Amino acid sequence: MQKLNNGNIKLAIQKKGRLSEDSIEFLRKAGLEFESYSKSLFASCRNFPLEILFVRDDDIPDYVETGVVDLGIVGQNLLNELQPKVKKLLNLRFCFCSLCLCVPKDSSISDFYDLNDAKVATSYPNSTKYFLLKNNIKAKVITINGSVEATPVLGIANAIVDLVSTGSTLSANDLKIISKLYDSEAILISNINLLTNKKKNALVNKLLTRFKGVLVAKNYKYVMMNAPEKILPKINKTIPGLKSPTISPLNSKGWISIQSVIKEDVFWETIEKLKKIGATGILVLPVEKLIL
Ligand code: PRT
Ligand code: ZN
Repeated sequence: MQKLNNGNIKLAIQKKGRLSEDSIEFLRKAGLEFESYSKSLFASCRNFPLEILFVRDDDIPDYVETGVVDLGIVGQNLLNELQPKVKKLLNLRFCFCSLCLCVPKDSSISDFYDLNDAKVATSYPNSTKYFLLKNNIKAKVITINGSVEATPVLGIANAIVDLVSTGSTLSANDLKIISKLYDSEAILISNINLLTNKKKNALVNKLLTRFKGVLVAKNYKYVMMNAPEKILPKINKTIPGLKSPTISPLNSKGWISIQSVIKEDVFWETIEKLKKIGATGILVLPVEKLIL
């Protein structure tokens, strides 16, 4: 039987569910090599002193708080709901969703102020009670573990508070959003005492550098293009790259090849400007990692 190496850092991720695939993909992008058979409880990294534990997402905040593991990847929604005493290290930019207050499409409730004396079903009772209290609404909160979206039609509740990502579950159940409680995404958390352990602290910092490299790379695209040399000053102005772009001469006289990175949020407007000023053969590639 495989054995857990106790000197290594331990990271808990969801075994099977919406966070699993993206968490594994993120760790692999950070260069960590490990097996991920759904039947094993944990996997040892081949190229980093790290053990990855596969558990239910609801257990992760507690495991991290009590030091069963050093790190965990969990939804912000669980952190808001359970309020564990853990340190938030990094927003991981995947598994986006929002906790929303929803009612049947034909409901007379159109605003959360109409909820007084109503029944609200949810798997997030703490978040819901906090929201109602903050808005001075007196509604009854009914805690349900699954299929919250079915409770209005069953006559159990007048409204629900549930996670929404694509909105297709709401549509399928004739529900509509009337308010958003908060947004959520996957978060890397750590035990609060972890940073007092020098050896582990150094390893976690190494991991964080890798993770940040993956996150930064996601925001950039690598571009290569050809252009007449005389428009170089204009190109330099147009590409808000990291530093000045890499330039190499082409076989045709007066022409150069330019390589740079473009930020995702200004990508299309930058490409359009480049075409307009005379750049051609623009080739765009994804960036795997970018260490700033
Ligand atoms: O077995 P385990 O306890 O580990 O898993 P689980 O069933 O409790 O969790 P899982 O896999 O459903 O969700 C894990 C995490 O994914 C959540 O804690 C959130 O951080 C995140 N996440 C992102 C979501 C959603 N999107 C989501 N859409 N979690 C749940 N949903 C559900 C929602 O409750 C509703 O039933 O999906 C339905 C709505 O989805 P759309 O796409 O139809 O809007
Ligand atoms: Zn769960």
